[in-house]
Amino acid sequence: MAKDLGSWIEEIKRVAPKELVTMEILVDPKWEVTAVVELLEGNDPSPAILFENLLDLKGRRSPIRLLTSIHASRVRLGLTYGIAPDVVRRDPAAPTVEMARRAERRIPPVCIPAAEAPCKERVYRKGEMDLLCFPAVTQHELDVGPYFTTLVVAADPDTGVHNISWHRMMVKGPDRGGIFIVPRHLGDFCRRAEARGEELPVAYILGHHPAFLEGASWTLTIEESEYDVIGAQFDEPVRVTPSECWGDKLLVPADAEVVMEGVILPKVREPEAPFSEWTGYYCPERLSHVFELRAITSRQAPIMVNKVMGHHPHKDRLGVYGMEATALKRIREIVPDVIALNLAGYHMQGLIQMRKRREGDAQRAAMALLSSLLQVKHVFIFDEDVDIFNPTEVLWALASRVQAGSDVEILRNLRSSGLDPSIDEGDISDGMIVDATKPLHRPFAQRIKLPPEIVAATRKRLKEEGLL
Ligand SMILES: Cc1cc2nc3c(=O)[nH]c(=O)nc-3n(C[C@H](O)[C@H](O)[C@H](O)COP(=O)(O)O)c2cc1C
Ligand SMILES: [Mn+2]
Repeated sequence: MAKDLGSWIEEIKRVAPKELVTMEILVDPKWEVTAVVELLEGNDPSPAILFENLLDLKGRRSPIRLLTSIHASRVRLGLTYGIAPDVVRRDPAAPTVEMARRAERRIPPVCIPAAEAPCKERVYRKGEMDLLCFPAVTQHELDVGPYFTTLVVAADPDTGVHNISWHRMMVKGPDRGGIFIVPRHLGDFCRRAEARGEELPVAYILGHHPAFLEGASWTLTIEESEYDVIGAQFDEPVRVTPSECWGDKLLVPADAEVVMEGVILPKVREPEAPFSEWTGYYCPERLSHVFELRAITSRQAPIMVNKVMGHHPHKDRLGVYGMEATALKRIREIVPDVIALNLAGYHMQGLIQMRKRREGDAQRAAMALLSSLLQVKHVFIFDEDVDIFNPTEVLWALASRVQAGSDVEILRNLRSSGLDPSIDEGDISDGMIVDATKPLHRPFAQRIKLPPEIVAATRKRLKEEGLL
């Protein structure tokens, strides 16, 4: 069976049913979806939520379901890669370590005929279906309007190499969207198409298996295709199929839920945002690229994916784990003694855990992280005995293992994503490295602990007494 969103949902229901809540009450995608997320995300586990009964943007009951908060729990992240819940509970780093391991390989996609592609079970004619027929979510109070929050597939206008990346898209009308493109690969495609006065064909993908969604966050070179890395994450080739409008010049994921084909218009920029971003702040209005819809295809009963952005405490880290795994792999290529990475909540900061053997390796690891991801500006490095997924441990280590005069490094003139509100202007940021590893040249105070056999024996006795 090819990997898709439906099979992932079934797997969660089977293995860890408490990880998914099905919402049957009628919900308006304007603010109410986010309100439900906000009220349920403090639960343990913080659930994925499948909304079955939503209004579309014309105020009608939508046949399209919506799944949100997919990776608001590490247990679900683990299940996305076939890792059992108890393994993840013992070792929260296990899923990203596994993702980095799988990324050693590349598995190219296979092309299947359109007639066999689930994403084309329904092919809509013009006028039958448009952007307003979806339950696109208005996330927070000051958002300009409803947004799609998933992926763009495009082919390099010169080489044909396919790129996949995440891009928010504001719904501006039945066939018009505003699309936010930070200058990376898709931005480069747009720039080259625009220089020739040409439209850039793209497909906006509204849902797929979560390993596909995380795989879209890998930062590769422009010569490499995210399809190949997602194949490696799947451990089997991604199935693709020719697009309706451009045939095999633009190959779309055959097992996607919904594919919205369209173009990015050359030399057109229109106001887009405010939108609530991953930073936890509204991104102010800006001039962004414009998407024009050409065709929609979908499964018979599609589920669209929504990602609530910028939410305290940033529970749903869908897409961020792909970045975390990309960076972990790169850092370990430079410093193999690195054990784990946690892009702590807001991914402007990274916590590295390492088994330090030589002085200077912590700094190397920090610089590898800073050069792997545009968003990261602060890096904190810890020894192997510090649980970097536990904020209390992290604060304790920062308090007890850092001397600011020698362990803190300030950097200047780093390019950033430009969304960080602490930046005065533009996208140039300061950076900081805080080395909280113990020095190797002298004995360091020993961490307090109990004899483990006493703890084990006492645990047994307390259990027998029903006290544990
Ligand atoms: C949830 C999520 C939303 C994102 N939204 C955007 C966006 O709206 N615009 C953008 O340019 N990048 C966005 N990104 C970042 C890019 O998708 C990401 O850096 C990607 O790896 C870039 O792909 P590329 O290396 O092929 O250019 C988002 C990432 C995530 C995880
Ligand atoms: Mn790319």
